Amino acid sequence: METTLTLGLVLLLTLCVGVAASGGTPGDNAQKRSSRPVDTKAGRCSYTFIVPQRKLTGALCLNTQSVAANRSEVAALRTELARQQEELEHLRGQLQQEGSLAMEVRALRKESSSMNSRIAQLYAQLLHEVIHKKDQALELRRVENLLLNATTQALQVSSNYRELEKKYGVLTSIMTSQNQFIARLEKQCKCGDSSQSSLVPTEPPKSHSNVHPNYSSEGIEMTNDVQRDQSASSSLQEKNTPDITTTAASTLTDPPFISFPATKAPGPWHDCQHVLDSGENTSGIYLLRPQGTNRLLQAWCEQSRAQGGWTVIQKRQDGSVNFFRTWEQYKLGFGNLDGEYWLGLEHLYWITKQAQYKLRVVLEDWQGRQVFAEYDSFSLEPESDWYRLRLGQYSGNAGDSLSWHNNKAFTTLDRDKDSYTAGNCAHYQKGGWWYHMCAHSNLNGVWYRGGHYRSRYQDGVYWAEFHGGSYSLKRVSMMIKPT
Ligand SMILES: [Ca+2]
Repeated sequence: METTLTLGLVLLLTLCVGVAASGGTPGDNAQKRSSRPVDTKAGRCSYTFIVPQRKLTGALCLNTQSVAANRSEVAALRTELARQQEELEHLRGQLQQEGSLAMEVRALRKESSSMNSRIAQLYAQLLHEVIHKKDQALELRRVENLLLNATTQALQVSSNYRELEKKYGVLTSIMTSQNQFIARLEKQCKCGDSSQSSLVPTEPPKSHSNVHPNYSSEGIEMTNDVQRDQSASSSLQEKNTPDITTTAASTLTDPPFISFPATKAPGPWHDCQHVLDSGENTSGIYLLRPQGTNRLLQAWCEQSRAQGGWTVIQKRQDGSVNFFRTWEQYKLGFGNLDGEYWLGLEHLYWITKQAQYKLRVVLEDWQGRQVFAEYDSFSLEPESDWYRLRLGQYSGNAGDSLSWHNNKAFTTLDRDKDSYTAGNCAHYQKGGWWYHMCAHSNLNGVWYRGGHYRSRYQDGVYWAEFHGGSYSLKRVSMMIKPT
């Protein structure tokens, strides 16, 4: 009896499991179960055993009428199950779609973030470039401003320079016209005196005693202006006030630079050595005519110093003559033969063409100390080569301040032939000289009283090796003599 009951319990359990499987609500393991076909063989279990939980003690009762009702329930449950399975499938499909969408979104997000970082990077780069360009623009503007300022200044300087040049041109033309005017006056004076001067040779005034008068009768043109400068004024002065002239002459002619000898020899001579060789051993003014030319000129012959025979070509002693002159004047000569004068480059050329000459430069400072510089050869090239200086070896005790000018062309305020490219040395040095860049010696400069002078430029009468460039010498003379 007990064995039968146990079997019945197993059957009921099997049935219950089958009912639960077909009619239960879909659980967590719904998917698992859907993969396995549900055994719905209706009719196989048509008996229901009700097994009480308690120990069977009496008879078992079986109700067969409730089976039909259970069947309809099961069918309803199955329908519900199918519907829910469909729904499940639908949801699963949606889920799958959403999953792929989520993936896509994630990928997009990733891409977006990388794009963001790239944009940030580009933005930073752009910002940096903008700042850099701004800096560059500022710098460029600053440089432009500087350039503009410099240009303005340069324009101003150039306009100033032009104005100065204009003023200088005006001054030069005034000076030239004044010089011409003076020359005209001198000519007129000479014409007025011509009747008297023809008588002069027999009884020449003191300062004329050493000037030979016979040049006018020779019919040869007198070519230097030196004598004219002083003869007219001095002859007039002497005629009117001879006593004053004598005193004035004696103050101007401290020995040994000037003396007033009486010369009887008529000349003309080739040079002062020729005068000396002819027996005329007194210093004074003589008439010269270099060989190979019809040029007649007058010069001071120094016959007492350094064995004599010296033709004086330049002399400074009291600042009475202006040496800031034009080319033409330096060419022909100017000044007073018994005072300060320049013999003339053209005459120098013709004289030194005759033979080999030496040059002696004699200098005296304001304490009376005398020194000299000698060059064993001295000559000039013709005017076509700007009277270029050709100088020999130096000797003496003054120091050599002229060799630096050797082989240099002559320069005046109106003819710049110096080696200084930025300007005309004659403008700064205020004279005419064989300027280089510019001068170690400036014997035709401005005669300053007292030695050390103050000037914007080194324009005094100086010899750099003797007292330097800022000391203007008291007496200076240049003379030549054949060797
Ligand atoms: Ca120059």
